[in-house]
Amino acid sequence: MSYRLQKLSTTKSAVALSVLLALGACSSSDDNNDDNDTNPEQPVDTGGELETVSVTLDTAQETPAPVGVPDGASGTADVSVDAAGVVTATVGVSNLSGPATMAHIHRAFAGSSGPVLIGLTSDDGGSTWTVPADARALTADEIGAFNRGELYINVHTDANGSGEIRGQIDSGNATRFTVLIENISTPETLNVASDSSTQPVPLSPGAYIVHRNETDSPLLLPRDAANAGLESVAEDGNPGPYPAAVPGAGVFNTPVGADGPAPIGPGGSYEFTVQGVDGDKLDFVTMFIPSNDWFYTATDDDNSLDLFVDGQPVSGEVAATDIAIWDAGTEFDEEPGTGPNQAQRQEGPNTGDPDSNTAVGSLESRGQSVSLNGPALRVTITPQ
Ligand SMILES: [Ca+2]
Ligand SMILES: [Ca+2]
Ligand SMILES: [Ca+2]
Repeated sequence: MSYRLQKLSTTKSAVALSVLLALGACSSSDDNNDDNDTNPEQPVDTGGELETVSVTLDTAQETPAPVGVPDGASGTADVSVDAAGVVTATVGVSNLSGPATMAHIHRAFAGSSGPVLIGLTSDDGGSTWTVPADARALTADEIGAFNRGELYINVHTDANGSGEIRGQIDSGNATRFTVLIENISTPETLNVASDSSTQPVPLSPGAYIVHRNETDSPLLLPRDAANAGLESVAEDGNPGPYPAAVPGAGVFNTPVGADGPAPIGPGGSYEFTVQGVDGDKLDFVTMFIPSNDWFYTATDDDNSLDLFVDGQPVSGEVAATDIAIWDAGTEFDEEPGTGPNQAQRQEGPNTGDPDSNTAVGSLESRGQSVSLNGPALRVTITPQ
């Protein structure tokens, strides 16, 4: 796909963002085996009581939509996870386009696809699938994902290699939230001191995560250097590498009202949905496009927005003081809105001199600043 940045840039700086934003922002890894603990040093309260969840698999939940599937293609499953993360699952399928060739448990919310956590096996030619005895246990972080309905079962066939039927493993105990990210900048928002002009602040496709870490959003780890997903968002506005770089990271990339991935200018917005239980937190990253490697993210002591306060789902506009511009520490900073190695002008992705300070941190914490006439970003969280 290609981004249509020209549509939303109003200045001479418009030209080249499409070049570097053109890479795979909408792809996500569908079959990486994922053995990473997001943050192994930190114990994670997994939240909630564990239970057996009944799952219905069908073509409607599958993304991308499968092709050539008979009416009635479906499956059922019962899935349980114990306190140690050991998964028990029995999946039965019927009326598929052909024999089921693979079945996995993945991590992503409904409507998105994400990495494989556990591969299932069949000893009856693909009608019934179970968790093999030597399968790994879920990490504490992944048990949290199970409790909020973030895991799903995907069954593959030859005709539908990326999946023919899917079922979200969702107990229905989590609250569903809509997250709206709006560009509220204007053509006068960014002051460019060198020529006394102003510019809007376009924002890029980005990534989000729901997690339970006590400190530090997984999107920003490790804090002494940017992960590959963060570097790609912060320098090039491309969240494509995030799901492989950070387990549990999801991607938002298609503006409201658009039919494909693109940045958003003034008046544009992104919207996505997540689920959470009490104790779950949300973080996101989106590029401050007129920069070398700056991004917006939640900025309090755990870099996260609480989804619940006093046990109740949050609702409404996120306080501007809870969001800030950060520097990924991956590229030397030129004057915002003018630098030849910034996304709108650079010759290709990942182009520019290295940063002298490689730590991921807020502009404030790094002793940097930018001159803005008002905010560029507004985030609203609405429980459903
Ligand atoms: Ca920098
Ligand atoms: Ca770089
Ligand atoms: Ca650059």
